[in-house]
Amino acid sequence: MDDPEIPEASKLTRSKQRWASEGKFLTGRIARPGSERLPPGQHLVKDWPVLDLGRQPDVSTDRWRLEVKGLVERPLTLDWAAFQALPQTRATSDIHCVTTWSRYDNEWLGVRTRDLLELVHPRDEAAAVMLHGYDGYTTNVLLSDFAAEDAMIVHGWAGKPLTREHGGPARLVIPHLYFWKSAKWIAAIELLGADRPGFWEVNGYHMRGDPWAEERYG
Ligand SMILES: Nc1nc2c(c(=O)[nH]1)N[C@H]1C(S)=C(S)[C@@H](COP(=O)(O)O)O[C@H]1N2
Ligand SMILES: [Mo]
Repeated sequence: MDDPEIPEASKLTRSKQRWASEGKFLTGRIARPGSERLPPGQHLVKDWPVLDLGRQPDVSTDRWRLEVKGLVERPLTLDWAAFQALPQTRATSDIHCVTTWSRYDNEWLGVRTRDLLELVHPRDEAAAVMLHGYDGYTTNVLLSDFAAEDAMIVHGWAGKPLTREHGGPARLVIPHLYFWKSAKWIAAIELLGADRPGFWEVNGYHMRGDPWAEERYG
């Protein structure tokens, strides 16, 4: 853990780094995308585990800002009122965490990433996105994955405000990728010309993270 922005590695963070280097949880089974709801090597849970780097930033909606920057024609900083004024979407999707738990039927409320992108006008050369959390966390996705139809910046879960432990006041959700790509306490969305590794990707996780292809480790 050399990144000065990241707090000292928690026990779980160190275990996850070791699992990545050992290829833990790989079944070697390839599912045909879309053919099975539960991706290979995953098991279902009913509760919702909490995973983070050992720090859960306390960001009030007064202080909260979301910056959209980088390769966009119209950079944008939203405060909470402006975020709430955007078209609000309700959608249900599944969570697949690389540590092998999956949770079905999460009811989200928030703003579709597509609706957000429409406001900022990505430049032609934009190809990837770096997500930044208020805790210093980063994770990368391709712009095409970020702009997936069901990808959202959410602030509600199961009819209630998203709790702080799960990334409230607002987090990203990209249902078709492993959940480490879904940045909690989202602070900035940075469009890039080329894909670059974020925190877990530097520490052995896959650049893309497709659960059905078991893209756990890079
Ligand atoms: N900002 C931030 N986002 C993050 C993380 C983090 O440590 N910080 N952890 C990731 C990982 S590894 C997972 S599995 C999920 C966990 O989300 P949850 O705690 O709501 O289950 O958040 C992802 N997003
Ligand atoms: Mo994770």
